[in-house]
Amino acid sequence: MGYDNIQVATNGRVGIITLHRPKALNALNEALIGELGRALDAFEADRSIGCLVLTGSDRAFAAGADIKEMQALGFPATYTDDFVTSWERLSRCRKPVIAAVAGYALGGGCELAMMCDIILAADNARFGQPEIQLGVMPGAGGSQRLTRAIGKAKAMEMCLTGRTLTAEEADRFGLVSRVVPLSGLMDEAMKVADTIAGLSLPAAMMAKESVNRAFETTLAEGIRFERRLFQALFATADQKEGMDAFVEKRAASFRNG
Ligand code: CO8
Repeated sequence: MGYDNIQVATNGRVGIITLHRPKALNALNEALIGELGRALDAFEADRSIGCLVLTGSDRAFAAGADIKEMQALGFPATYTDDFVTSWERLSRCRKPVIAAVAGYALGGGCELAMMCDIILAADNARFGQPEIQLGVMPGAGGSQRLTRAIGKAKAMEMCLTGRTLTAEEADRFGLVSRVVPLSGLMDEAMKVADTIAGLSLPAAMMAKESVNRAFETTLAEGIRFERRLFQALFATADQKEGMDAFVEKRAASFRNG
């Protein structure tokens, strides 16, 4: 089955998903979100893939949920069809996902980026939650993930006024891991993804799970959770290989098990 609204590729052990609705600045309609879910399912099931990159175009990562699609919706349809649920597939992805963001990441576009594990921003990236200007508010986790990422004062200003952040501000506020020149964005994202994909997949997946647990639980519970996962990794061949390689002063060759 092909894709009409995204492009999917692999490069070594990295799966690349490119949002592709150029005429609508990658506005996220139902069809696109469905395709994104299918692509994620396929990469998750593929044992040769160790890390994913999600990106858009130079002009827009995504300018938000498709306003033209939402315009005529009423409450019963948004509630009974629960149309936000399909967006959450990305946040349930167990393999590491890097968002390579250039241009607009607005509304649902910013929310999609925040569902990823690492956000790399091009210097032309713009992040915002402008839903308030449309008479609504963030609906795919924006008010929650943004607040956890940059704190109440800044998140409130963004959600209440629709102010957008420059890439430099997003970096300074802790929303993105770093800013790179637009021309080098994909190279940099691939470098990070290759690094992750070359490591032990179970260790990377557990590290992701453990960091994410920090947002869901108390410090004491989180530390207990981390300890169990740390101990579990001693049941993997990759732990033996990683530590043997260090002692033998050679590069490790992980088998992802
Ligand atoms: N939805 C639909 N179409 C869009 C969207 C969008 N979000 N953004 C841009 N487009 C379309 C425009 O309508 C235009 O199409 P056309 O050529 O047919 O008129 C085309 O893309 C190009 O856009 P512009 O001409 O407006 O380009 P500009 O460079 O002048 O402006 C902006 C770029 C500033 C990004 C501007 O397009 C804009 O403000 N877009 C809307 C941004 C926005 O409000 N985003 C939030 C949407 S609401 C949301 O995301 C809620 C998330 C809830 C998640 C849960 C939902 C299931």
